[in-house]
This record gives sequence, C-alpha cells and structure tokens, in this order.
Amino acid sequence: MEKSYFEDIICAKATPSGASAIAVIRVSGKNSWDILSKIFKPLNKKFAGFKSHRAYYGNIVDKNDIIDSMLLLTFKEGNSFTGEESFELNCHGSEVIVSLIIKILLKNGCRMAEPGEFSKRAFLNGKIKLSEAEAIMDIIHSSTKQSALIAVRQLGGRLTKEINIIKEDVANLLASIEVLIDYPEEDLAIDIENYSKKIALINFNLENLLKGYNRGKLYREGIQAVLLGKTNAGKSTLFNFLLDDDKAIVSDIHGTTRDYIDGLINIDGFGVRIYDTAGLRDTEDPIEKEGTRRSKELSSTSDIIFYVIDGECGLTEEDKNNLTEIENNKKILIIINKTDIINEKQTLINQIDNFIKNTKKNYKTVGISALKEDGLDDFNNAFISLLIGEKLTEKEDPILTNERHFLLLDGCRQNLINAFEKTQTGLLDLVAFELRECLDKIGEITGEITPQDILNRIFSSFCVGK
Ligand SMILES: Nc1nc2c(ncn2[C@@H]2O[C@H](COP(=O)(O)OP(=O)(O)OP(=O)(O)O)[C@@H](O)[C@H]2O)c(=O)[nH]1
Ligand SMILES: [Mg+2]
Repeated sequence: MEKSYFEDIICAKATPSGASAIAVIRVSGKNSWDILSKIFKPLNKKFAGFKSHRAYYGNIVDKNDIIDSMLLLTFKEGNSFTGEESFELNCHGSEVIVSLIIKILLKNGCRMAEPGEFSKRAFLNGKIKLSEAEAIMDIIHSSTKQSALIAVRQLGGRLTKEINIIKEDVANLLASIEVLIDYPEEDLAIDIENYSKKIALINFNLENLLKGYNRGKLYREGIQAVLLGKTNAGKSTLFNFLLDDDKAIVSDIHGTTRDYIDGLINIDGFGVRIYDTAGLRDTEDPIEKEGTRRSKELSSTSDIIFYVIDGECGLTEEDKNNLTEIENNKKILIIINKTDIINEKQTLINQIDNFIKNTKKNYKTVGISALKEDGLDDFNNAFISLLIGEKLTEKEDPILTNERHFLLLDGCRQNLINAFEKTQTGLLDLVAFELRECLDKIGEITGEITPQDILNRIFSSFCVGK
C-alpha cells in the first residue's frame, strides 16, 4: 500500500479563531516542503536546506512582500502526526495575517483541509487507532478538566488496551472452537463447561467497561440542573452563591424571578448548567403563570432538580405538592436553605424523610445557608452521591465515553450472551458465529474493519485543522 492515502497537500489553521499571540497553520501532504522553498525565507545566513524536527525562524513572503515573520516547524514523512511530510507555521495570531498566509499556501498548491482530515490521514497512515482519533475530538470538545482527562487517557490507549484484552480472549476461544469444527476426525475433547465459563468471564469484563459509559457520558456532555421551589425560598441567592456571581436579582419580595436564567458551574469535574427559575405559587398574574410553566418545563428536561425549601417556613403543603408532582425517575436534591436562622435542622430533615420516603422518589437532603455561603461541601457531596453513587476512584475512571464505541460493545455483549446460550445446546457452529460477529464489532472500534462511510461520518464531525 502507498505510504500516503491522499495526493493533495492540505492546510488549515489549527488554533481557534479570534486574536491571539500566536496562531498555528498546519500543512501536510507528500512533498509539502517544496512549497516552503517558494514562500519561506529563513533568516539564518548559514541555512542549508530543511531538515526534519527543526525550528526555523524566517519570513513568509509573497513575491517580494514580507507578510509575517515566524517560527516554522518541519516534520518529514513517517515522522509526523499525519505520517506525511508536513510543517507548521507559528505566525502572529491576527485573522488578517492568517488568512493572507492561507491564501499564499492555496496559491502555491495547497487545498483547504476538510474537518478532521489531519486526524483521518493519521489514522489511514497507521499513526493512530480510530478510537484514539475519536479521543482527539473528545479533547477538543471537552468542557471540564475531568472529561479532558478521560479523553487524554483514551488517547493514551487505555480504552484500546482494555478492548484488546477482550479481543484476545474472544479470539483464543474462537480458535479453540474452530479447531473442533474444522477437524472433527481428530476426536478432540469438547469441554462445554469450560467454554461457558470463559464466555461468562469475558462478558463480565465487558460489562464493567459498559457500566462506566453512563458516568463518562455525564462527564462529557455535562448535566442540566434546575433550581425549583416556592417563591422567596432563596433560589436566586443560592444560584449566585454557586456561580460566585451576582447574576440573579435577589429580594424579599415574593415572585422576584420572573423568567429563568442559567450559568455553568463545575462540581467535582462535572460541568453543570444550572437554571434559576421563577418560584412556584398559585397566581393569577399571567406573566408569573408563564414563569411557573417554564420552571416546570425545565425541570422535566433536567437531569437533576435542586428543590429549595425555605428553612424558616419548614416543609409546607405547597412543598409537598410540588415534590409529589416531580416525576419519579428524576433525581431530587432537597436543599433546606436558611440554616443560619433555623435551630431544628435535623427535625426538618426527619420530617422531609418521613414525608418523601413513601413516594418512591430518588432524593437526598442537605442543609445550606446561601446567604452566609455555608454548607457548600455538604451540597457537593450530596450532589455527587445522588448523581453517580459514590465518588469515583482513579481506577474506576470511566474510559468508555463515545456512543459509537458503546453501541458496538453493547452489541458484543449481546453476541456473548447468545454464544453462552448456544454452548448449552452444544451447537458449536453457532457459538463460533457469535464470537466472529463479536470480533468484527471490536475491529470496528479500533478501525481494523471500518467501512468507508463510517469513517467519513466520524471524521466529518472534527474541526478543520485537526
Ligand atoms: N437568612 C437567610 N436569608 C436568605 C438565605 N437565602 C436567601 N435569603 C433571603 O431570602 C429572600 C429571598 O431570596 P431570593 O434568593 O430572592 O429567593 P427566590 O427563591 O429566588 O425567590 P423568587 O425569585 O421570588 O422565587 C432574600 O431576602 C434573601 O436575602 C439564607 O440562606 N439565609
Ligand atoms: Mg429568585
């Protein structure tokens, strides 16, 4: 096979748009350095031709005009990110300069890269696995430290490693079964119990990987949380406290918040988009009515509800009705606010427990003083435990975050369950069929067997320049 899959030389800006100190323009393709001799003039008088893995200071020129001075980094074929001859221009980060340089590159034989084309070339040239290319995209799109860490680990090949273990196990088992099918005359012993045990063990490891997916998804995609409760409970005060900002108007007038506002916070690595909403109360005011309707609508699409109880008033009939109305599948963090002015916090917690334990709600209770900014640690801990059970240890990090990977592995799980059932009937042909299907799906994750249209779909969701 040819070294490079594509013939064209591609270019793109690899850094985000807007003004910055430096912008990076990437160029990759067979003989791309030929372009350099036309457009880049090194300022070192002793310059004697380009070598790989060097930095050169010089000017980009268009005929006799100097466009910008910058550092150039060079990478030869086989030793670059894409695997192709390539270079990077570290020019000044002005949109005008970047677009001028890109125009010069296009004039001299480059074409604009498609989204994800650099990573696609890296994959097709065998430089990265498909799951690693997808991790690059995850890093670009990750909004919290935790999701970036997971993507970096995936890039470091942790997912590939785990999947390879499963693949090896399935392949070994398949090989031992195929020998029996292919050489029946050898009269080899058929150990059904042993095959079932092995399949069950592989499935156990696979299910552990799958379990991490939902947690990983929360990290990657973030969480929507809505502050709900009676008027004057202190929702907006709490919103401001959590955001460490004065975004929402706070007052002791009931019905202060009329429409929802939102902001992004980070709780233990989770990106949480939190909504402050209009307080719930019976009202004839059409604007407030609409506000209440919006509060309820938001709560129905949220992953978690922060239900704020005014500690000074205790658990009222309105609170009971509001809590009962929340769908049973919702996670509810009941926040007793204003703990700075209540004495009997525990009594109130017990009262809430007594009321809610019969309602089949998934809830936790926590006390806070939004005004005095007290109780944040308890709030964070209760949030995490409600969301994901207990805190994750380093070892339990979810490493499966990509939906495509999840669906394929979930398919593998089904194949293994089928294979397990078929071993009981002794139909080894069918067991082998399921195991082969399972291996094909694993191949699609790492990119060993991936149809062209799937590749195009994956890489087209990248940004240009990656
Ligand atoms: N003592 C005390 N007062 C608080 C606390 N949190 C809020 N308040 C007061 O309670 C009143 C109402 O606070 P808001 O944050 O506006 O209440 P809200 O739930 O947003 O009210 P609406 O927008 O009307 O639904 C204000 O006077 C706040 O200063 C608290 O923790 N302790
Ligand atoms: Mg408010």
